[in-house]
Amino acid sequence: PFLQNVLRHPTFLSGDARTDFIDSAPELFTFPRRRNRAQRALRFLGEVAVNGPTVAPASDAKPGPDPELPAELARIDTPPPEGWRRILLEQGPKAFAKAVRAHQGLLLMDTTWRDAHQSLLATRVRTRELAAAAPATAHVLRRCFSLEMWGGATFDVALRFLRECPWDRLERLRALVPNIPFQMLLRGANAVGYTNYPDNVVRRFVELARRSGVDVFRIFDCLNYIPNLELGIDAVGSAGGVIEAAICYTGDVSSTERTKYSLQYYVDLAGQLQDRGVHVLSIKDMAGLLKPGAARLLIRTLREAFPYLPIHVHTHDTAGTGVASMLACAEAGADVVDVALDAMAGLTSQPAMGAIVAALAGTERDTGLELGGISPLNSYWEQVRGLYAPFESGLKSGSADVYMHEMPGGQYTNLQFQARALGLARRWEAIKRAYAAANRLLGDVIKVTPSSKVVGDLAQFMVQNDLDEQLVRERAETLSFPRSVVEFFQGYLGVPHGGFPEPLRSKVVRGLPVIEGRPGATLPALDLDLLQRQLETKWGAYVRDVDVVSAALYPAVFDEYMAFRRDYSDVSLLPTRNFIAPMRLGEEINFEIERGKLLIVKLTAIGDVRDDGQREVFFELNGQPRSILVPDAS
Ligand code: 3PY
Ligand code: ZN
Repeated sequence: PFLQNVLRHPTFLSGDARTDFIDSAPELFTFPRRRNRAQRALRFLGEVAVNGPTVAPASDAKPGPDPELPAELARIDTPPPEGWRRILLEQGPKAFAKAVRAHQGLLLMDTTWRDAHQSLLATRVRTRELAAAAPATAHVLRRCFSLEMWGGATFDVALRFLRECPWDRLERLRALVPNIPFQMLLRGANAVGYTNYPDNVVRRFVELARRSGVDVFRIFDCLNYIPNLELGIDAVGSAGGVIEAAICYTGDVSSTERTKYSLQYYVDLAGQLQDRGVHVLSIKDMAGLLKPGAARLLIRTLREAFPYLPIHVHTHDTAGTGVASMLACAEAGADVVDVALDAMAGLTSQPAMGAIVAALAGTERDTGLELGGISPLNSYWEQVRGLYAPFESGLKSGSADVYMHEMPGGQYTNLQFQARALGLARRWEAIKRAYAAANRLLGDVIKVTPSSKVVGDLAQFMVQNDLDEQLVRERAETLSFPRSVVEFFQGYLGVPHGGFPEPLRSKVVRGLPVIEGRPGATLPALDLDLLQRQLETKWGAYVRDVDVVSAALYPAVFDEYMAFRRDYSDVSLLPTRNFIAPMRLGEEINFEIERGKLLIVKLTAIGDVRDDGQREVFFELNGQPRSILVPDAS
């Protein structure tokens, strides 16, 4: 631990460490509590055995068997072959972008490690399953443009539900996959959160993400608001990452009726991004609205207008048109498209990698990947999906309803889940209709995190209070709108294309302060050094620079995470089945609590509730009897 502290100390990292550095930094001698780890792990297992999993499932489906890497992948023992990361490391982002643009085949980004499980399994896949397949992935997907593996909801969910450190995930996977570029989704001025943060927090976050292993940063803003995007672009540029600026796609460029987001709107935005020196242009179709015809038109137009800028297209397969649309993009000159391994593709996730690979095999846009090579990795992911069955949304088919409600892939199942929790499950159809109505009320906005939450909150509010569009307009002055809606109108997210709809805005805001321009511009800088000292005092241990940023982005969640770790040890080491579901009586499991230290744990009995409301849970730990008292919450 001492060496860890030294290697991670900011003074050491900055290269300013002098010979007296160790004497002048007493925090180097503060080590996190390591004792009683086995006892704390038992406490966690006992807690789950008595009170159920700490992370709520979406259904009562049971986790499937533990995934096993197919033999041909498990056997790989050669170092990872060269990939696109080499040119990036050797020649930098500009040369990387140029090489991508010059490449003839269609390049793929695999989203399996981020958006695919965010969209299908509520972002619940743990580092354990990713790391187990990472060395094989470095071989099988070596020709990919990138692996999307961080950002979006992964940061929040890792801390809040999985109780594992997102930075550890990034660093660990980076070490296992040195050859393929890593990509993350950055919500512009919202970083990986749901609100605007002070500029210095966003910059520090990006700097540390870069240092920990992110190569390509896809930066978007939920309103396509250029001043917000600018902050992200500048932060990524300063950190030396590949700046992939995204334009969120909504509406329908091929329609003569939906004219607010026209072809010209996208071309103008792309021009503004090119002027700001971005390395890659991304079209982010977060809801899967980009139909093949529209895709052809949009990408061909952008291709002609920006011949030197690589174009990277993202979509969701919600209605089932994903493969067709990505093939249309390939034909129209896109350089990279997003796909997921077949077992994690389709529905609200990305289109299937296998379909795109097969469709283009032998053509001039051949992806360079082979079905035979991908297949065993896909088989591993089929099993992973089975293991995480409790988090399946239950969605069984695609649905063209998305063209009417325009909900992003990542929000659909979330909102459904939320509606269920509010007792509105039977009114799900009404919520979807209200979502479209809420969007019209807000002026037809771009819907993606966090603006999609504003629309979703308003939709739920309308259904709960039996309000239609007309009634909302009429009674706006007297309704107590959800906070996110009021803040949207106050300008907390930035300014939507075409401005705020009036008179609704004034009726909602009712004299509250209104932010002019970029919200972050008026937020005071956060004193990160002070925060570090406060955290160290609070937790009585040296707090790493990355943890300070976690705390800056998610103060309450970070505190809960630290308290959880203190009480239950590092639960990321537990097998997934025992993290998400109770151990069965008589079940024996083993896991490493630290390198080379194996624990064999057997659950032998659970006692009756005692007078003090606790149950005694009996284990065998490496053959020795142990018991834990757990308060029964039922
Ligand atoms: C996110 O912000 O998490 C998204 O996936 C947006 O599409
Ligand atoms: Zn997405």
